Amino acid sequence: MKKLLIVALFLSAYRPSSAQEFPAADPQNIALRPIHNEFRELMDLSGIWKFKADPSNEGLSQGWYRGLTEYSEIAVPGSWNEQFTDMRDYMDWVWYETEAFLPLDWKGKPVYLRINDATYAAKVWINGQAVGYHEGAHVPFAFDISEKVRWNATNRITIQVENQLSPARLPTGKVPGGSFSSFPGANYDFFPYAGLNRSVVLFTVPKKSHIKDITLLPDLKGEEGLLTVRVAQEGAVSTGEVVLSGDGKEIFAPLTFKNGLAEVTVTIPEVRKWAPADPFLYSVSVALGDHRKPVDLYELQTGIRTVSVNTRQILLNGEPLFLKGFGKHEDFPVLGRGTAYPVMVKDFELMKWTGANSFRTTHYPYEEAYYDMADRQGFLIIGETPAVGMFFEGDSAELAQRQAANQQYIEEMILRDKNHPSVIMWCVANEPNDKAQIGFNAGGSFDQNAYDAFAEHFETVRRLDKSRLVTYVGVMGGPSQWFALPDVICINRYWGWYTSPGNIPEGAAMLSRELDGIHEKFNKPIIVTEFGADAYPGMHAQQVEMFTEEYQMEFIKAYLDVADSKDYVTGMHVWNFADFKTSQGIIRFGGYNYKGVFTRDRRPKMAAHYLRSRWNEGD
Ligand code: BDP
Repeated sequence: MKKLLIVALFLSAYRPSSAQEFPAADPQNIALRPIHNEFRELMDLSGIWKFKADPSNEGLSQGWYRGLTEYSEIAVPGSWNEQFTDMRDYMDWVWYETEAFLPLDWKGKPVYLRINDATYAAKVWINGQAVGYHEGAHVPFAFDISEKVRWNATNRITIQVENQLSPARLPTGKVPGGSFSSFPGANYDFFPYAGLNRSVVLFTVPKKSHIKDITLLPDLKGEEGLLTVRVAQEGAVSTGEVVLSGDGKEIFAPLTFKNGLAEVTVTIPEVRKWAPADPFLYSVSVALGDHRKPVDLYELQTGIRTVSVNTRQILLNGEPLFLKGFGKHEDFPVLGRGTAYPVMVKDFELMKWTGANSFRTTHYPYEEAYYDMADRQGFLIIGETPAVGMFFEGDSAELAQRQAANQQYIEEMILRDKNHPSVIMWCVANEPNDKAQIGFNAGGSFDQNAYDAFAEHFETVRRLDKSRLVTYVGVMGGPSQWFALPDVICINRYWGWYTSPGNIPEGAAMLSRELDGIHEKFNKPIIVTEFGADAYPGMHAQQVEMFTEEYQMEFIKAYLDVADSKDYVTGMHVWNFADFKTSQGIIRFGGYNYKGVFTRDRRPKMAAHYLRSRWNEGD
């Protein structure tokens, strides 16, 4: 018997890799962020992991998931490109490995492994057993690993990651005839930082029954606030309770589950509305089972506010709103795209210092702490999917993959970020185009199939979340017919930089004419979601000249002046908050984009001081 067991173990350990199955991660597993309370455990696996590059992709057939040998060390979270002396441009397979001790008191509860970002695709093993697969950057995924773990013992966690640039992926890479000819071959203007850029955690949920998802839908009726709380649970419990508290109030509402779902609307008299000037958060606690003796508990902080739109403005709680702020990046020396809490805190401080009230999560969903801080500090967020460099021509199989990738991103982004009052609008793509090649002054092309395919993304957002606005960000020369799709028209404009270089007045005049034309035709509010100019820090000229700090400042000033003269412009986001790393190319000196109003290490350029004086005047 013992012998048989040994043979069986031997066979299972040496089974060819093709026998391993990697089911795709179920997006529903990320609906609720892991938390630690009396019913749920959480273990953060951040630290130094084992790491090994696998340029010839032999690790799988050689069974590297059984334990790495001859490995180096890597920090998780962090991008692999910045941590070594020779891996900056490496985008192929790598292996990560760590160990986690699982205590006996976790036994019997479902245990999940959640990877908060593996850019771009990952396969996961626990103790050498295949767990699953996920494709897509900057979004979390999680697997139930309960059946594969050892209790009161150390467990080996192995993650294989690759970030191959491909026209079938989003953001797109190596696009034949694409707009960027840079190295590495990203079809987008930020460095393709790869790997486990965010934390990896283990967490448990209660055994008998647990809360799977909570959706909070705020509304206002005069001075009353309404909060619809939708709860999905797994298990057999049929009742639960919601307790909303804050501002001296405590409101209880019972939940009755039918087929695992329950919904209740809580009324809050004399509600304290969430707004940038008073970002008040109520706490919403959801209990499962008898509220005196619950079987699971999950608490969220949320704000009560509405977002709507008329033909000229975005309205927050029915009041017109003007977005002042930036497009940003998760980008910092050495960390690459790795989570950096001190940088986040600093960025919020600097954004407040300039007088900004908002930002777009260009060009991918950010680490979740950004949204928590925005909720608490009263920042407004446009949450964007990683659909950058999306186009609708060429190989139809690749096009279908891009479509599916964005559908998945939309679902994952909304699942993850739906309860943040700071998020007022979803953005389904940055600068999509019907053609692979963007022609700044084109404007004429229109392809009905491309339009129909692109429209699917708006339908998906509107099906999943009716409580927010939806947009996309249009490129110079993109098809203007697409402006029929969003609630708010968002455009990136660089007249006076990429066209009419050196001529700010001509660029501003062009912007002015174009804005009037778009508004006249579509009658929707407009945000200029990107405008800016590269300024090499410390470069000056007595007469404004491109690449100097003076030019950047004057460019920004001219665009803000144009916006001020149009009451249908509802926001201006400067590109970019800070200088950032990108791929090498002839328009990217030293591999950097210098459109930041702060340097990469967060020192202000002249433009940052200018924004501070202008935005603090109450513009
Ligand atoms: C826009 C892109 C952004 C770029 C920017 C630029 O949305 O990612 O970094 O232009 O050229 O086209 O600086």
